[in-house]
Amino acid sequence: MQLVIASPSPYARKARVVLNEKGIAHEIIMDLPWAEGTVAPANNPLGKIPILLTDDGEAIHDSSVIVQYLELVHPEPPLLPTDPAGRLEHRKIEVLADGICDAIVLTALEGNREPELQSVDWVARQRAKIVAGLKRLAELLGDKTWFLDDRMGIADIAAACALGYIGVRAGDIEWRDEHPNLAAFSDRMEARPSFKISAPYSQPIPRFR
Ligand SMILES: N[C@@H](CCC(=O)N[C@@H](CS)C(=O)NCC(=O)O)C(=O)O
Repeated sequence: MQLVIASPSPYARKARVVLNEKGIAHEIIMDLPWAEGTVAPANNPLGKIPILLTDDGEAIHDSSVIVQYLELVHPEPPLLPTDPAGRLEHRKIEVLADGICDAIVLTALEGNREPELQSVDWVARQRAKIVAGLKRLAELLGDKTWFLDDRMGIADIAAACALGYIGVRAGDIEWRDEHPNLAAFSDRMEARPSFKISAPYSQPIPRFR
């Protein structure tokens, strides 16, 4: 199996963490989806990473589909419950975490446009989503160790990847003092080998008009 990723991507990190937590042998292909020479469009018409290239020739994209596929083909250790209600709760938190990342991506892209083209209203709208999303995550975690159940699952991995991404593209958002439970959770998750090996770092974003 091969996983096409970009170094800062929280979506790619989610898939990579799952591969590592499940002990699935894989090769990492580092890509730069914004640059010429990217392999993303050849494997995903949307030109986005992560993309999982399976040994039988499938190219699977969107991190949530990759994660669900990995759970099906490598059920151990389980990262999603088997009952529909339990799966739904994990997926809802995953989508919330990914939505925070989407808003961070849109903010970062907007901030990289020519200054005279940047929309203050658009950035404010995305920032509000980030702030509201973090508040909701903090409420959902409360004083628990894990978001759901008594073990780590997709909800925890997705939330931790989103929190880790803030420092890469939205470092001015001060969430740690506001949500100490999320800060402690993030620190615990970042200490895991699967998170250490996938620590995000920035890649250049092109300047769009
Ligand atoms: N919903 C997708 C989002 C993937 C995504 O937006 N990836 C970004 C990198 S963080 C990308 O490849 N962007 C390139 C582009 O939009 O052209 C997922 O979860 O996989």
